[in-house]
Amino acid sequence: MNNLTKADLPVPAPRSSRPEILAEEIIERLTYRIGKDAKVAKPHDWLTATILVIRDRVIDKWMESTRRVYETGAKRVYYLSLEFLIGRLMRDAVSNLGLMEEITNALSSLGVDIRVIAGLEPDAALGNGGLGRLAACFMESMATVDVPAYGYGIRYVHGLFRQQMADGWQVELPETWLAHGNPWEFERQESSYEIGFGGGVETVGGHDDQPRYVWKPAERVIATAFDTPVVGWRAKRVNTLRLWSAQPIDPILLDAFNAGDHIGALRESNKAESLTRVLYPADATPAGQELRLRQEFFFSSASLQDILRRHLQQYDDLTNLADKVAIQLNDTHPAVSVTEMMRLLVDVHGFEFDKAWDITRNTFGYTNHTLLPEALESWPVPLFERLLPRHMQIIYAINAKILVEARKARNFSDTEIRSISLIDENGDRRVRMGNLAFVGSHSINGVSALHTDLMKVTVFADLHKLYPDRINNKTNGITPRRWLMQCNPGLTSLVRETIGDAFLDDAEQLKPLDQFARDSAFQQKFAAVKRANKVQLSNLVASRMGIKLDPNAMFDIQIKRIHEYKRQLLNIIETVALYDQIRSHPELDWQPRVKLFAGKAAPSYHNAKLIIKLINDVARVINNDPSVRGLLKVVFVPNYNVSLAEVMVPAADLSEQISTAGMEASGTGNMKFGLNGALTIGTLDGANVEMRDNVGEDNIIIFGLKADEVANLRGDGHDPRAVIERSRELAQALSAIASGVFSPDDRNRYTALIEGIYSHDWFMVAADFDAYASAQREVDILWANPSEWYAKTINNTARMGWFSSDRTIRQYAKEIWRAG
Ligand code: 4GP
Repeated sequence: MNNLTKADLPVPAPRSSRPEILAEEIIERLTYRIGKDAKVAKPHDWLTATILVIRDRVIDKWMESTRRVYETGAKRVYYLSLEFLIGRLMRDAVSNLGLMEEITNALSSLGVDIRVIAGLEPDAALGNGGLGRLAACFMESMATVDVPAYGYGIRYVHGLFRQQMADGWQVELPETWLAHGNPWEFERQESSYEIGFGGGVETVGGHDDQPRYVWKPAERVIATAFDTPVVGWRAKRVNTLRLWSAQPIDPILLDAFNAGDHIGALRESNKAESLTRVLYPADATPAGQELRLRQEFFFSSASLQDILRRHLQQYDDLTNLADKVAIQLNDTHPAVSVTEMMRLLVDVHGFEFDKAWDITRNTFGYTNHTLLPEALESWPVPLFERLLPRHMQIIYAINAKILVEARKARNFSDTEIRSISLIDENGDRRVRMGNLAFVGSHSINGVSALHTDLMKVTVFADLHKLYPDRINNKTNGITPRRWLMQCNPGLTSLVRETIGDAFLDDAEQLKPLDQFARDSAFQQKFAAVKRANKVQLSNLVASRMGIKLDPNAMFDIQIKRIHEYKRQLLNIIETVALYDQIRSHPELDWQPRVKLFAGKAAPSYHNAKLIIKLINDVARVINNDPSVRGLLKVVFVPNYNVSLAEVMVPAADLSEQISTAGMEASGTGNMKFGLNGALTIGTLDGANVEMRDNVGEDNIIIFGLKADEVANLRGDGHDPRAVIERSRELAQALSAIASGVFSPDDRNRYTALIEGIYSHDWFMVAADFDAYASAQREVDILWANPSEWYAKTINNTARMGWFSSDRTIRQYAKEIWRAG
C-alpha cells in the first residue's frame, strides 16, 4: 500500500438512473460478467444482467447505511429466524429504489420485456408459511423505518418443496431456487465461524468456587455467511439478510481418497453440507429430527459469534451489549441461542454467571407464533445432552435459578413449578424450548391481541404469574409495498389519482378513501380494477390448468397452509352443500361463484393431504356437472407460493379466514386481502378481531363460535352427532362425501375423515357449519347489490393501513428493542 489512509480512499460516484445509462450497463454486465453476446443472450441472462445493474444501485445505499451505524453508535437489531419467505426480490428492489419506469424503459430499448424476465426470477421459499413471510415483511419494514437490522437465517439449498398434483393428490418435488445461481447474494468467506457438536466438557484452571468450563466438541463444521441486501422504501436504508451455509473443515479426506475410498473421502463434506441442504416442511408441527436441532444450533451459534465479534470490534466491551444490541427470537427455533449466549459470555469471555444472565435476558426478546401444543418444540434430554453437553449444563443451572426463585419468592406450588421448569418430566424427559426462550428474554410477545391474551392463560400461564411484566402484544402487519403497490398497480394508481400520494409513505393515509366509498363513479373504477385483476388470475389458471373462469363471478379465495384448524374442510363441505342447493332449487337467484383454494400440506400430515384430494375430487364432480349451469366452480391452484399469492390476493372478492376460534395466532393473509379490497368472511380469531375493530363490523362478515365458547364446548362434551342430525344440509353433505359420491374409485376414501367430525369434531366444523352457511348466504345477498358490496370493500382498503408492518416494527423498536 502507498501512504493513503483508509479515510482518503475514493468513494465511487453515485450511479446514474438514466435509462440510456442503465441500458448500457445491462449490456456491459451481459458481456463481461456473464460472458454472453446480447444477440444470443437468453431471457435468464437478461435477468441476471439486470439484477447486477440494480444491485450496484443498492450497494451504494448499503454501504452508506452500514457506515452510519458505526458513526452514530446506534443500537443494532438482530432478527433470528429459521425461515425467511422472501419470494422474488427484483421488483421489490426496483420499486423501493424508485427506478421502475427507468429500468422498464432501459430494458424495452433493448427489446426485453421486464415482465417476462421478472417472471423467471426464482421465488425464494426459505420458509413454510406465516412465520417466514412475516420475517420477510419485517426485514423490509425495518429498512423502511430506518432501524439498523440484520436478519440471520439459513441458506437452504432447497427451500419449501414444489407441489404438484397427481390425480388430485399432493406430490412433493425438490425446489431448486439456486439452480441458476443467485445474483443477489455476496459470499463472505471471511465471515466464517466454527460450530461444534457433541464431545464433552472439561473443567480447567479456575480457583475453588469458580471452576471454568471448556466445551470440547467432537465434531466441527464451518458456517459461512451469504449476504443479501434488503432495500427499504425510497431506499432510506439498506439492511442485511445474512444466511449461513455449512461447509466441512476438510473438504476432502485425501488419505482416504488416495487409499481408494473415494466415497468415504467425501463423507465429512457431505455430512456438513447436508446440515443446510433442506428447509424442514414443518409449519406448526414438530420436525422432531436430530438434524433439525443441529440446524437450530448451527445458525444460532454462527449468528451469536458474529454479533459478539461485531460488537467487540466497535466497543471492545461486552458489558454494554444490551444497550447496543437487541436480539429477537422468531419463535422457539433459535431458542438455543439463550444457552449459547451464556456459554460465550461465561466460558469464552469470562463473565460471572449471574452477570451473564442479566446481559442475556436484557438482550433477548421472544415472539411466539402458535399455541398449538404439538408445535411447542421440545427435545429429548439424552439427545440434547449428547449434541450440546455444555448447553445442557447451562440449562440445568438456569433452571435451578428460576425454580428456586419461584419457590422462595413466590411460593409456587409443585404443579406450578413443574409447569415452569425447563425440563418436562412427564414421560420421557425433554427440554422445553418455549420455556427456555421465555425465561431468557425480557419481552415475550404474541402476534395479535387475542393470541397474547390466550398465551397468558394457556401455554405460559404459570410463567406469566412468575414474570407478569414480560408478555406483551405486537399485532402482525404486512408490507404495503409488496402487498399493495407491487402486487396491485391498478389499485395503487387509482388511489393516487383519487387521494394523492401520502399513503405511499404512510399506509394509514389511505383513510381519506372512505369518503369515496359510496361515490358511484369511484365504485365503478374500483370494480374495474378488481375485474382486471380477476382477468389476470383467470389467465394464469387457464394457462396452468386449462380451466376457464368467469371474471364476473364472485372470486371466493382461501389460500394458506393446509391445516385442520384453518378449516379448508369446512369450506369444501359448505361448497358441497351449496352444490346440493343449486341443484335442488334451480329457481332461486344463485350468485355465480368461483371457489379458489391453494396451499401446501406438510408431507407427513395425512389429513391435510386428504383434504387437498377432497377439494380436487369435489372440483372434478362440480365442474363437470351441467346442472350447475356455471353457477359454481371449484379450483385448487397447485404450488402456492409468494408469487402466486401476489396474483391471487388482488383478485379476491371474498377472503376466507375461518379458523377455529382460538387457534390462529394472527393470520396475515387476512390483512393482505382486506387491503386489496376483498370482503372477509371469518371467525373472531387472531387478527380478525382487530380487523373488525378497524374496518367496522358492517364491513366484515363474522360468524361462529368465539374462542371461549370453543374452549367451553370442548370441556363440556360437545355432541357433534346431535348437531349434525339437527342440520339437514350438513348431514347430507357429510353423507355424500363419506359414502363416496366424490370418490367413486375409492368409496371409503373419506369415511375416516368424516367420522372424525361425527365422533369428536375437535376443530368445530360441525359446530360452526350452520353459522358459516348462513354467513355465506348473507355474502350472496350483498354481492347481488354491487353498490353495497363496493362500499364495504372500499372501506376495507381505506381502513387497513394500521396493519402495515411499518406500524408493527415501530412498536417493536420502541417497546421491545428500544432502538431506532
Ligand atoms: C403462523 C401463525 O399460524 C399465523 O397465525 C401467524 O400470522 C404467523 O405465524 C405470523 O405470526 N405460525 C407459523 C408457524 O407459521 O410455523 O408456527
